[in-house]
Amino acid sequence: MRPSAAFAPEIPASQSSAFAADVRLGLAASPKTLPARWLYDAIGSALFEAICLLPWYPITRAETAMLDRMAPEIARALPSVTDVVELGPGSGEKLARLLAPFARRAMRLTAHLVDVSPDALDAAERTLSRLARVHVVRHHAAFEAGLRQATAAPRSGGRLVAFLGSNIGNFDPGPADALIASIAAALAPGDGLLLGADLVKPERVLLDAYDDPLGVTAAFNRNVLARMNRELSADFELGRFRHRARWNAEAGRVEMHLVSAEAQQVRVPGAGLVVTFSEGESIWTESSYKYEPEGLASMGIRAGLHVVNQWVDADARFALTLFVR
Ligand code: AVJ
Repeated sequence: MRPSAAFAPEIPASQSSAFAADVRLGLAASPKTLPARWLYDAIGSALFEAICLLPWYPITRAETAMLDRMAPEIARALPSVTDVVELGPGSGEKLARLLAPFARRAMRLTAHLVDVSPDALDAAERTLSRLARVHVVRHHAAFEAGLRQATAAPRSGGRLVAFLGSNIGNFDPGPADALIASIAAALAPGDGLLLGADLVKPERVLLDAYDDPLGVTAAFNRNVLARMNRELSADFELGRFRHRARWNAEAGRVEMHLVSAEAQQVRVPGAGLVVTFSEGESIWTESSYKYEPEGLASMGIRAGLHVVNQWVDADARFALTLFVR
């Protein structure tokens, strides 16, 4: 069965085979895992936008409000920026707010959008079209590859990389350091990195954020099973898997899992797999690391960057850190 056009308007062969390869690797492993980026097809991206509206998920609201307040100061700290790269812009709403004071300058701005979701790229491009003098370049790619593409392009002034929304939280500590190091390597002296990241907070608050009472996050998580059905002709029965969020205090992360409610076998022909689940066995679909402000500063410092300023929203417990190379 081929994925229907309604659900899969844009699945380049390279993308679907990359999905198949990750599924083959992740579901044959023990414990079973899937990289979080596969959560974001058209439905997953729409569900994530809905999560951002939930009262239990404060990240997006807090960061948007901070960007509205701080963008003029950020723009003043980086007077020569003409080239902005955002890793994972989503709807583009936050980038539009960050860029507003930059776009009021005479210089033309180029915004490089890096996202695994073509639907997110469409939305972000539409959002940015309300800013005059901003030229948008799309990079349909994972962060590392997109960063390479975006920073290989010639630029006329300074560069700012925006890595917002606690997207860094999906990376384990080693890979997170490696990604910040590659960002730092793409910066010249005077260029900036704006890092938005969520802070450690009480377990109850975190569990409500990642297992919300409306079940939107559960739907977002389970959609990856539906995506395997659509794109890899798998036969997951969604009702036989439960969404679970757990706070792993030692590791400092929220984990999302899809827990098999019973012993079962699932066929994933598109990945050449038959997967056996025991009762209670899970697929680990995402980590969302939570930080302390000092830990975020150290991350940049380890990569050779300097902290210009750090703003912390004390209520939402969210931090924006501006680094310069
Ligand atoms: C977009 C990766 C930052 O980890 O908080 C939201 C994704 N997962 N609810 C996060 C997500 C469950 C989100 N990031």
